[in-house]
Amino acid sequence: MRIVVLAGGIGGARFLRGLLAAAPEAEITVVGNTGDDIHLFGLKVCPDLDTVMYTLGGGIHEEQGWGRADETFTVKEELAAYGVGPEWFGLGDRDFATHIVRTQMLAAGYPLSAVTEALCARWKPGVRLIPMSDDRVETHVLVETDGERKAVHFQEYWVRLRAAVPAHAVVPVGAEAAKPAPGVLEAIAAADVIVFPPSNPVVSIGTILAVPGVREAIAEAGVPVVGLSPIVGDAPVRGMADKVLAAVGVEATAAAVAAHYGSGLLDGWLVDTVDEVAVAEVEAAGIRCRAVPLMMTDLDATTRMAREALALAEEVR
Ligand code: GDP
Ligand code: FO1
Ligand code: CA
Repeated sequence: MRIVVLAGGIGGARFLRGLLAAAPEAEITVVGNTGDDIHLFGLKVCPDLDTVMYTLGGGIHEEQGWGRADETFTVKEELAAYGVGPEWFGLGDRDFATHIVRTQMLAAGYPLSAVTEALCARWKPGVRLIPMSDDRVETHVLVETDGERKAVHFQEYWVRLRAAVPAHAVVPVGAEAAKPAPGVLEAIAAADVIVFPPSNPVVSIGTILAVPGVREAIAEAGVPVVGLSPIVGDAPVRGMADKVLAAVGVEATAAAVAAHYGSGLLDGWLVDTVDEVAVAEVEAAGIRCRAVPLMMTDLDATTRMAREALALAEEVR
């Protein structure tokens, strides 16, 4: 079975562990979000690609969910001693090596997709990880501080401002001119199932869908498209999905996120058991819906979620 997953960082990566356990024979292609990418200290940092790569490759800082395990911060301290920032973004020494290799290969002319493949040769994530695009796309958030509106990079909104300021719009800058990376449309067209993991619907999956051709390819693939809600009990399990959903005019509920994707894209949707009342509403919108436990507390629970998603896909096929 060929499965395509559109993934952000933590939610996508943790779900993929369960999917790999639930479908060990499957050929899994992960289309990764690159809208979170940022250039720092002359280096290209790709948080969501790295989170997937480190999580599936055994290098992730488990509790934190991003960055490397057993990390040290000597380089960051030395940069700060030179007065070179930003200090609000925590790049560790081990992680720095990834960004150095990536930036060196990009400078040598390799596209990000080829660089990602090269980095994955070390981590062996067990999936084919492709960035959504080789072109630069950067998510910016229109924020309000001291009564003034300005656009800031998504990382500045999330990490420096801790999403504590009003957000009025989310813009995937460069998306409209970006092309899907080699292999993205091909994987979607060849898929037997397409899965939206419990990733952020706006700044992870929404950004991938903003790359021209991706949404159309999914809608035209003619195979089940099933998703799992990142919203449980009317709140994100972690992160700022509620804030960015509000910024795009969508309620932070499991049913509203399904409606936001729409029945033109989504065939099946899993909500958590605490959101059982949402099932009827989602089904009324033309999307098959089931309520099952959706908390990725451990690998067993996550594997059961992946099995439920695949079972739902068979139901709507
Ligand atoms: P990010 O790029 O690191 O923010 O990660 P993703 O975009 O892939 O996923 C973020 C989303 O994962 C958040 O909106 C969370 O609510 C969701 N999430 C995290 N853990 C869980 C979980 O255990 N269950 C569910 N249903 N969603 C989760
Ligand atoms: N998240 C933080 O909250 N603070 C950080 O200092 C931070 C550094 C960082 C470095 C590399 C990396 O791959 C991810 C990092 N993250 C950090 C997570 C990052 O902001 C993610 O993009 C978000 O969690 C949303 O995907
Ligand atoms: Ca992300």
